This record gives sequence, structure tokens and C-alpha cells, in this order.
Amino acid sequence: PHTIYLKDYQPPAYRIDKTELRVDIREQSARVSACLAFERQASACEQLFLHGENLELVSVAINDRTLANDQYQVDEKGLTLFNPPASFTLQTEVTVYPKQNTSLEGLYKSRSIYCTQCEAEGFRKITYFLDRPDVMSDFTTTIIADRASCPVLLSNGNKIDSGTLEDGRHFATWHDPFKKPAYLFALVAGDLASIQDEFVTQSGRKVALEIFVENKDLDKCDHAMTSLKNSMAWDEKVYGREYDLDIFMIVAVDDFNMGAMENKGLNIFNTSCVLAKPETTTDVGFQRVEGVVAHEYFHNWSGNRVTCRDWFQLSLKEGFTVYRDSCFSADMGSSTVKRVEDVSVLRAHQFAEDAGPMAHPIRPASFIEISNFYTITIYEKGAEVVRMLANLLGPDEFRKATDLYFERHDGQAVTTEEFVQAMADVSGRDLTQFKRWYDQAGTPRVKVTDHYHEASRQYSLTFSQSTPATPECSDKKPFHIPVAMGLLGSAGELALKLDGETLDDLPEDNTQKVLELTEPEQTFIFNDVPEHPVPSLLRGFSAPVKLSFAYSRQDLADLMQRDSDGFNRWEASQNLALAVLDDAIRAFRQGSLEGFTVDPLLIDSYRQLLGDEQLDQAMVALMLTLPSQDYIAEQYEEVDVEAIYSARRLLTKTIAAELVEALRARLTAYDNRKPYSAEADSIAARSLKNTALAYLMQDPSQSDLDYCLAQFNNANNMTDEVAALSALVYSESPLVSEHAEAALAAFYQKWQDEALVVNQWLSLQARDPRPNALLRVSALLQHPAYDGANPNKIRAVIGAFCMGNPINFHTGLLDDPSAGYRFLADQVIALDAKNPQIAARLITPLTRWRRYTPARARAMRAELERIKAAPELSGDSYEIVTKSL
Ligand code: B3K
Ligand code: ZN
Repeated sequence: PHTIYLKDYQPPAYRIDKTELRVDIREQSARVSACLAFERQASACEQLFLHGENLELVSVAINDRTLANDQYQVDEKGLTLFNPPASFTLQTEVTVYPKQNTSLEGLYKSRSIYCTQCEAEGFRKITYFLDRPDVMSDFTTTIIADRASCPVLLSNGNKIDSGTLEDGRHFATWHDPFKKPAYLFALVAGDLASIQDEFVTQSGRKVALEIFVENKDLDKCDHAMTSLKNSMAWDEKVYGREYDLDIFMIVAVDDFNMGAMENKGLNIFNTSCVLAKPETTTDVGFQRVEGVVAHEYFHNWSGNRVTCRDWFQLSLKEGFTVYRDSCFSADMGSSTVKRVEDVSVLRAHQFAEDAGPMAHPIRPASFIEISNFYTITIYEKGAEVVRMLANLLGPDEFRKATDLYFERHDGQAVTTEEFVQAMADVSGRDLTQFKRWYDQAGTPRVKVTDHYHEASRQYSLTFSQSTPATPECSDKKPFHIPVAMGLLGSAGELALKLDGETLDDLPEDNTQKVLELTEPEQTFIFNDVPEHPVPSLLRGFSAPVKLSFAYSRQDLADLMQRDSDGFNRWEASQNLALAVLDDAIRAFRQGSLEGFTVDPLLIDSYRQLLGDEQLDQAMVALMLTLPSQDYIAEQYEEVDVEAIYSARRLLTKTIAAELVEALRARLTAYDNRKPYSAEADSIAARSLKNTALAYLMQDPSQSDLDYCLAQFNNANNMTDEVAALSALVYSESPLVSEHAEAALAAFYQKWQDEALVVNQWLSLQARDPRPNALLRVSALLQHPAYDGANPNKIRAVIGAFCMGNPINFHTGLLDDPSAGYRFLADQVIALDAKNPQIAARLITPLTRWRRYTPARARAMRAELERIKAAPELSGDSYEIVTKSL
């Protein structure tokens, strides 16, 4: 495997103006005939290399003349043409084997459906091509298949022809009028049912909408359709972006490497991101469908109309599109809740990536395998960078800048430079320093100290920033960091007047400001400050940094109740919990948690929250939830798995015991007979009730247990059903255990024919923190419900165990402490030959070995070495393993 560098980028020697494909699908194989119109762009070209992998070449001709053996050469990476003319038509015929294609990239079969996945470099598994995003072509695609088994034949754009052929076969021809790179190509053939709807665009054009699924799932498409129409309307309203084809289609398939794919006019989705109905889908599932449908739809502009020049620019489309979908979800539900959810994920996982061996800037300078760079850094940190730009410019200028970007680059393949340039041109701001966010990896640390001078009534905040070394660079230059902030006085928020500002400079409500850090150290002085305030810093998480300030616990409790910024109220609750968790972690490390007392300030603060009738119930639920094990681990140089687990467990039990009455009051306040709705307030009410239930089931009374069992048996929605099930399964109370086993069995019995529900059942067990989980996980792999070729099942069992069950992953089995690591390596090695993308992704927890105690680190490392030594390891896994050793 070799490394590819951004600095080596060269424009393509040829354009491919037109692409005509004929894909003839048979049970055992498919024949792909391609007719490509090449135009030279460079001055001369002795050898033209076309990508092509796993293709059996049947014939190759230029301008209808079959090539002689000395005019071309084929190897496992592609086809080289010698001395091609300046302008020519290439005709190729190849055979591919969809049924045997277990990589789920290129043309493959998911259950009975033929489908494609081309991003990033899958088109080369369909035909010989210049498979790079800066080669954009006009595609016409004819699909031929059996009418009986494949009545539905789809590709990008508009259907321009169809008809019947001999022997029960039929065809359809599709033409996409928008030039596009090959990664946006798609085709589908299969026996699919669909729901149809229509959207009228702001300019009055009618767009047909169609969602295709297996017939059995037809009753689970409504939410995706509603989400699609909401997305279309939102993109018009917020970005002025209208849909451009006459039809927009979504197809759902079971076997899919990620969530979904934004192919032009023909999105292909993992069923997990389309199907939803209350009985089978949790609230989180409903929100995921809404978010992913929106994300893929938004790509039509941010990704398809304006695409990436090369794959180093991936965050150009992904960071921007994640930013767009997260604003959409915020608008559809609660913006504070959405922000908290996004930031939690970012801090638990992206910060860890940014501190590990795979750290990379949102625009990487090199890679071996691009599939490994569809990361939380490119996506979520990329979105944070766009968010900072949006906040620096403000809504009006940001909208002008995105308008300019779309208009200027419509139909082009561009870089992140062009995106930032549009922002700079509209705002007149110098964004030179800001662009370091694109080139430097690592999470900046921002340390803040304050000083209050009573005589002069001046208050100062001093910020110092530094960024730890990452593999690509050890000497980081300072970032441009926007810090949104306010000051809390004893009677409320204080007016903010920076030294040098006069009242005329300030808006009427001047209790919030954005301070822009650009230097390693900077001090801001506020005048006319009547008392020593409590600063509320980094409101709304205005930059992806680790900010620290020496708050007293009382300050945190105060911010938690009084900050006007909802996000920072939650943030204060997390910091207070982290401080108390740290007490317990220290006690554990010093010998024992026996007799440990939890700081009553935390309990009192939680009690107040439980009684707060004003606050959004979803926020109460989030604030009552202790930081995740991953986020707690993020706070320490060396991760002590047992200490973290035990401390968190003890706090959970203590909170449950201390607040039992207040928690029960939340159950009583909830009306279980309400019909299900996926609206934000319903979701919020359920989340608070189920958070309370999970606490109560730590040590339930008979009536708590009865409540939980009744909820499990009678729930009218999957959120409540699965919440009750996990409360039963994760309870350590002897009162509960036999009920838990029975409930697990009953749940499977009831839902065994619903693949997505079964996945929940699998992952709930894989995450079970009780000892010897690995034995149960190994048994699940033998269960008839498991399918080792289906990415959703792999994630539900292996992924959930290795990433969602840290105590068991790291402690292994009672007599075999590294069994978890060995299990993962075995699974990766077995999977690598079949589906390298999924295999490489699973390795992640092992790559973090440096963070663990020496014995664990050694054992994890040994498993990485073992993966590295596996015969014929894929480039995907090779890159992850070698970079982390
Ligand atoms: N663009 C696709 C991701 C493709 C991943 C390829 N390994 C989905 C998305 O981000 O919208
Ligand atoms: Zn995307």
C-alpha cells in the first residue's frame, strides 16, 4: 500500500464528457458495457491510466476498433491505454460478480436487491473509468434484468426509455442531465415496493418523490417521506436551494457499509436510516432517519452541484452538510438538546481521535486508503469549523457567502479554499489564520484565569491556548478561536463593556459577546463590573476546544441553575459530575469505595433539577445523566477502566437511592396512555421518564419493578419497550434477574422477524456491563439472528461490545484478561478479506492502546501486531494498524 499526498495533486489529462453504460444483470454475473467520450485536456499523454478493479475484461475498443495487444495493458489496478488520440470514444465490456461482492462497494447484492455503492472509489469495480471526483460526466444508463425478479430498474436522473425484451427480460434507460463524478453514480434492480408523494418547489416545479423498500417494510416509510419534504422546504427557506430534477428517489437496503449515500436523484440508504414506525423504532431511531434523510438531501447542493476536487477535500462537502443537517434537526426539535447531543459525541469520540495515532486535520495532507478518512473528524469537527465561520459572519453574511459559493462554483469540483474564500469575500474578513483549522490537527487547550479589581470595577479574563502535538505536526500555531461568553452576577447576567468600548458601540442587550482569540495569550478587560462575576464561557460550545477554568463546585451548581445559555447549564452539570466522579476515582485508586460519600451538592443540584417545571424535560434528562465512560476517560492521561466504571456505578446507585422520591414523582407525572408522537416535547417527556426509571431500577421496590414490567409488556412504542428492557437487563438487583432473562426471551420471540429490532436486542446484550459479557457475545455470534456479512449486525454485536462495553472489553474474562482484545483481533482478521472497510473501522479501540495501563497497552499492541501479520491484509486495515503501532 502506498501513501497519496495532497501536494501531488495533478488535474486529469482527459475529460470524459459522456458516459453511456449498459448493465446486463444475470443471476451469476453482470455484463457492463461502457462507451466513454474522452477529450484531452493536457498537452500530451503517452499513457492514459483508467481505474478498474475486480473486473474481467471482455473487450476493449477505441472508436469502434478493437485494440491490439500492444495498445493497452491490464493489471489488478486498471487499464492503461498507450498513445491514445486527443479525442476518442472508448468502448469496453467487462464482467462483474455482484453476488460474490462482499465488500459492499461497486455493484453488489443485498438480499434480493442489486445495488451500487461508489463513493469514494467503488465505480472502478463497475467499469474502467477515471474514478476521481474532478472528472465529471453526463451519464446515460441502461439496466437490463429479469422482469420477474427485478421489476424495478433505477438509476440517476430521469427515466427516458423502458421496454420488454425476450426471455422475460426488460430494460430501463435513465439519463442524468447534471454532469457528475462517478462516485455519485447509482443503479438499483430488484423487487421493490414504494410509496410516492410530491413536492412543489418554491418556483412552482413539481418533483415526484418515491421511497423504495422491500414490500414487508412499506408501512415504515412515512417518517422518511415527511423528513424528506421538510428537508426540501428547509433548504429553500434557509439556503435558497431548490431541487433540480423531476424525481427524487430513496432506496433502502439491508446490507450497507454506512448510513446512506447521496447519489444524484437516487439516494441509497441503509434500512436503519429509512424505516421507522413507533412500534419498532425508538425516538433516537426516528431522529436518525430525519437527520440522515436531510443530510443526503442537502448533499444535492453541498456535494453534488458543487463537489470536491479530490478526496483531501472531503470535509468540504461532509463538514458543511453535517452543519446543515444539524441546524435542520435543531429547527425541527430542540436546538439546545441537539447541540448537547452533538457536542457529547464530538468530545467523547472526536477528541479521542484527535489525540490518537489516527489524528488528522479536517483537510488531511496524505492518506493510504480514503475509506479510512470518513471520520468523525472530517464530519463532525468539519461541521464545527463551518459553525464557527457561520457564527463569525452572522446569519445574513453567512447566507450571502453560501449563495456566492453555490453560484460561483455550480458544476465545479473545488477545494476548501474556495469555500473559505467565499466567506472572506462577502465579509471582508481576513480568514488567513482561521484556515489553520483546516491544516492543523489536535484539540486546542484553552486555559482561562480571571481577576476582579474592586476599586476600579474592572474584571479581566486571560486566555492562553496551546495544542498538543499530533502525528502530522508537533509545533502548532495559534488558532483563531471564537469564545462566546457572558458574566453572571448575583442578580443575573451583567452588561458587558470591554475596555475601550462606549455604550454607543453596544447593542441593547449586551449580556453576551464573542471574544476572538488569535494569540497564544490574550487578556480581555471589562469595565463597570459591579461585583466579582461567575464567567459563563464557550457558550453553545462556540469552538471545538478543551476549555478549563477553576470553577468552584458552588459556581458550577450556580451556573447549572441560572446560566441563560442552556448549553452551558448542561455543561456545568457535566463539570460538577466530573468533579464528583474524580473524588470517587481517586478513592477507588487509593484502595476502595467503601464508605465513600458523594458530594451532597451534586445530589441537591439534581434534586432541584427534578423539581424544575420550567426546564425542557429533555434537558433535565440530559443533565441528570452522568458523563459517559468515554468522556470521563477523556479527562485522564491514563485511563483506569475499573476506576471509571466503579465510580460511575457508585454515583448512579447513590443518586438513585438519595432521590428515590423525586424520581418516582417523574414516573407518576408521566401519562403512559398518551398516543405516540415523534414531536420534540413527547420525546422529551419519554426521555425524562425513562431516565428516572433507569435510576429507580438500580434498586427497585416491588412497585418500581411492577411499573417497569408493565411498561415492557404494554408499551405502545419501541422507545418505552426497549427502555424498560434495558432497565431490567442492566439492573443488578436480585429482585430483577429472572425477569430480565424472561424479558429478553420474550422480546426476541416477539420481534424476531424485524431485523432492525433484533439489532437493538443484540446490541443491548453486547453492552451489558456485567462480568463475562464476552461469553454472551460469543454465543450471540452463533445465534440464528446473527449474520456475519451484514454490517448492521456486525456493529450491533462486535462494535457494541468493543466500543460500548469498555469494562468488559478491557477486563476480558475472569481467567483471561486480554480475551476482549484477542476476540476483536480475531474478528477483524476474519472480516478483513470480506469487507475491509468494516474490518478497518472495528480496529479503532485497539489503536488507543497508549492511553491504558502498561499491561493492557502491551496486550492491545500485541493484537495490533497480530492483525498486521495476517496474510493478505487489506490496505484499509494496514493503514490503521501501522499508523497506530
Ligand atoms: N457520502 C457518503 C459516505 C460515503 C462513505 C464511503 N466509504 C454518505 C454521507 O456522508 O452522506
Ligand atoms: Zn455526507
